[in-house]
Amino acid sequence: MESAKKKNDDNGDDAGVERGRVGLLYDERMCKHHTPDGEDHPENPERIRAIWRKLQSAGITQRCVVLNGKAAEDEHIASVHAHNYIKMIRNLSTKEVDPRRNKIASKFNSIYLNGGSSEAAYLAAGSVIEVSEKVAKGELSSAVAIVRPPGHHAESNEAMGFCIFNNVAVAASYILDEKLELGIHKILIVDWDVHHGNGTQKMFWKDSRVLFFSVHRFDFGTFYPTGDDGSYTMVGEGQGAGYNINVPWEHGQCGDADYLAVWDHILIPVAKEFNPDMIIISGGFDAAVGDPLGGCRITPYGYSVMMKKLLEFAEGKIVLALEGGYNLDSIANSVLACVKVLLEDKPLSGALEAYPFESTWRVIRAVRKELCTYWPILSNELPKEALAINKKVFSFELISSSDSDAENDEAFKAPSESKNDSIGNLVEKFQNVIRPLSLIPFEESAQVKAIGSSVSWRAVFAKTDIWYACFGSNMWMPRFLCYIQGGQVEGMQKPFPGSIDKRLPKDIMWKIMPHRLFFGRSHTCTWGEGGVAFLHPESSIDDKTYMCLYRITLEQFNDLIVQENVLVQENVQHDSMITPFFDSTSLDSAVTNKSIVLEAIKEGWYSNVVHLGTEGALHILTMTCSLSDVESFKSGEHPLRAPSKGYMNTLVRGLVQGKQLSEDEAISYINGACTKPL
Ligand code: X5A
Ligand code: ZN
Repeated sequence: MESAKKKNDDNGDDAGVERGRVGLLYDERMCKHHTPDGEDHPENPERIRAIWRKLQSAGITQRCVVLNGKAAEDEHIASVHAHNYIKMIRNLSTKEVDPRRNKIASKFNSIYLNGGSSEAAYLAAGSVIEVSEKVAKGELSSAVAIVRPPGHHAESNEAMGFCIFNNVAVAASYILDEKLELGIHKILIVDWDVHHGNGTQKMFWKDSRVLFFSVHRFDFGTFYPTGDDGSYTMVGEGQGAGYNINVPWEHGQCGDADYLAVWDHILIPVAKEFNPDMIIISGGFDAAVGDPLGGCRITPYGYSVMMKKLLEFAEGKIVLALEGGYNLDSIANSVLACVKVLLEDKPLSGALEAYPFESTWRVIRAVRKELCTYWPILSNELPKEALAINKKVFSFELISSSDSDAENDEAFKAPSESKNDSIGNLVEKFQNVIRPLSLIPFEESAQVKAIGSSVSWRAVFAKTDIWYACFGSNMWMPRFLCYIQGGQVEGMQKPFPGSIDKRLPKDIMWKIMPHRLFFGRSHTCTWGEGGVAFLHPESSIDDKTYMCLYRITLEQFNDLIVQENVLVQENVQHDSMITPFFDSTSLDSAVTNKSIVLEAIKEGWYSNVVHLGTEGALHILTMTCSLSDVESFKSGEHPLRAPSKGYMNTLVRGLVQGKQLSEDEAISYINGACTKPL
């Protein structure tokens, strides 16, 4: 509380006199909705209490216009819900115990009802109407409605997923249908709850006045609410075609970098074009780091940047309505961070050191492709920096603040962190929050526990960097990243598990090496029919091979060896690697003898690690076949074979995107390597 009062004021504002009027709506009556028998449930009254307490103790409530809840009118709810359904919710008994009410609840998916449910549902919907109207009128510059039950899963005649009335949809319809005089004709709904906003999507499916945007875990249709509704192919219909945008994550674990990539490459460009008169955020905080249901990793800092970027539109007319979010600390800190942005506090200094997942780019591309006919700005190629590994992806200006407030800023701490962290510690801890996969095995599975003894070599090897030099399909970075982050890209017939340490390469560079490239083998699991690339282990000065070098750790290099040698299929899971295949003795030997065949995997096609010299202080290593394999290729015992089409495309892509050769040059370079006898 102290810190809020002595809030810095470079601009001469006094505490309590804010530039704008930020509304905060909270009403204890919405806590009356809880499980009928008091069983634990993630969607419980403590959620909004925790948020409110946090805002109070941070001294935020006194800087805002605080409003009480207000019940919605049936006629306003009726713009998106069926009359019979409204009647049923209206008439839910207020008795403490009511078996009939339990029976009603059981007809719906993921719904409980008690004596306070009806009142809370009316208050939640009415409260979002209330603040939306005030923001639309300009009485408030922006507002946050801390409401429950949430709303975005609720459909016209159906409660669902902890939601009874679709609060945000009710409010948007009210403003558009009933308050024409306010001049709000286009509303952007941003649904950043980790779940798809199926209800809202349906309600505005054919409506071009509402641009519904939802980013959510989809997991190929297996994540709640499951099915195809959350797919990126669902773009709306009729007048509303193009006004429904879904960004479906393939997995959990997405964090700040992934969300901000979506902001920069989908939401913000479209919002510029749509030019909303008002924005309503379906603000679930279940994609926050620490959430028990979401599994994603947005930090309060991430939310604040997402919010800040939206504040540029609609003259800042933004309403944030709470949806999900089930870790009390996470939601409190995240909401606090958002309110601070609305209050135009200085953003906390910080940097995004993590990169989006490869799957994130895949999803972004798919969405852009699907929607570019409606939003031509999306048809442009993604800026190449988006794929450059060594650069920051985001342009957001981070003010390096000397504001003493920031140091004590609870909002920007991960939930489990204690007080009194220095700013330096915070930034450091954030990096762990942003990319904890790199440091911690993601699951405490039996398998992971079983490798306890391997943790020691991993910890040590994680500290040594090497340059991994590749000459085949790995020259195309997205393909290489399958070995690090896991996954499968175009042309590949199977996915890879990735490395245990999923941190991206720290650097990338190209070199031309005096080595002999050739293609052999007739079939591979990864590419199907056709040969794959090898390097003659003994260099010959008159040959030239283009090599793409990635700076990775020795630990990752070991995980690469396993995947390159197709041991994964043979059930030699690399995460059960007790000892590394390539250890410091192997490294010494590779340095001294130029190469070393790894005995443990000598059956693999790439069991020969070749030392190609050093770059700076780091060793350059590659993997190829053994000398005896070269003899077999020469004798015809193993076939020499040109690459398959998919493999060829990948090689060409790598060389072209790596800016080494034009497409024609790349093709003739590969063809040259295929036709020249060994
Ligand atoms: C609003 C919200 C989640 C429902 C999950 C049901 N609902 N398993 O986050
Ligand atoms: Zn949710």
